[in-house]
Amino acid sequence: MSPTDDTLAQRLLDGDRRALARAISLVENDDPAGWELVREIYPKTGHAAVVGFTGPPGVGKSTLIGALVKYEREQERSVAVLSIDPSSPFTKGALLGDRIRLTDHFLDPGVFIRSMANRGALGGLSEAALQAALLMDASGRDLVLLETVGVGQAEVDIIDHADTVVLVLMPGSGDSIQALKAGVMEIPDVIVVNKAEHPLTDTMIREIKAVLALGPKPDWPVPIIRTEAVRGEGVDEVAAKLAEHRAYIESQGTLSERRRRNLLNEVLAIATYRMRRDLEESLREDEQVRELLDRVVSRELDPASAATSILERERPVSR
Ligand SMILES: Nc1nc2c(ncn2[C@@H]2O[C@H](COP(=O)(O)OP(=O)(O)OP(=O)(O)O)[C@@H](O)[C@H]2O)c(=O)[nH]1
Ligand SMILES: [Mg+2]
Repeated sequence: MSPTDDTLAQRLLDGDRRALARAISLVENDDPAGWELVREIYPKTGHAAVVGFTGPPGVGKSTLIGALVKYEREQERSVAVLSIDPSSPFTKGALLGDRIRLTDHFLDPGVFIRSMANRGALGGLSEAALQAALLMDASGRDLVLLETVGVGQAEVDIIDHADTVVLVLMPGSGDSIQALKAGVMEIPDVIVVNKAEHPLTDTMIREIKAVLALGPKPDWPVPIIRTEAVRGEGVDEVAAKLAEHRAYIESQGTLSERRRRNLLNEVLAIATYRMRRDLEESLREDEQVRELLDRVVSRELDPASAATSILERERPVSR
């Protein structure tokens, strides 16, 4: 037995739920040990199917995820759920707030559930959430499900790290259709219209189809699935479409392409965040910068020229 067998990393890789919970707390609290851990386990990631669920508040994302977890457990697949809630900084540490309706699965070791609301310092909530998703992946879960509220909110782009993106709507969520139409939101891989017992469901589906028809004809035609998540209706169809989409991106080579793009964005996001932080720090107390800003305020110098001066000073241009 190797001496590292009982380290946190090893226990995490062995699928120990408490090790996973502890590891996520470390990254959430921006503890350097957390980032170190992610570095250590990173080569072991990339095996889980990562599915992101997004959509307006209250459409039933959590209920749908709960129903899906039940379905996947029946197929004996292990699942981790990460619910990301940027709007409420007050639920810090809440494992099972009202937002996560997954209490049925509380005692099942094949299910790991976590919600995250506060920002880690390394680049905000989105970065901390991504690290958490990596930890879940490394812990050997077959499926990692991410939930985020909102449509077209650039702030939390964790959803970009999903292999498959599901947009959940309900009859009457017209704003989201507008967001799709306006291109504020990227076209998802699967659309679910939940609360399908509602009489306006058909109208809603027609509207979605009309919007999708405006775009270019995709290689993967976006399925629109009706569900009644509270009753588990349509959930098997969602599961089937998720599997189908996964097989599709694997066969087309798009999975690795997508992951490459997502990881590049991730590296850029972290680097940009750090550069901005370093720049802000170095400028805060800087007399010259204050003078520059004063000149901008008094309309002597335009903002772009001021920025150029600052950048040239920070990093002398080598061209
Ligand atoms: N009528 C009806 N209600 C549903 C259905 N699915 C979920 N709900 C209810 O809708 C409400 C919101 O469900 P959630 O699953 O919390 O919705 P959510 O999208 O996760 O909400 P946020 O995380 O707050 O954005 C709950 O009261 C659910 O019981 C459905 O198919 N029909
Ligand atoms: Mg929810």
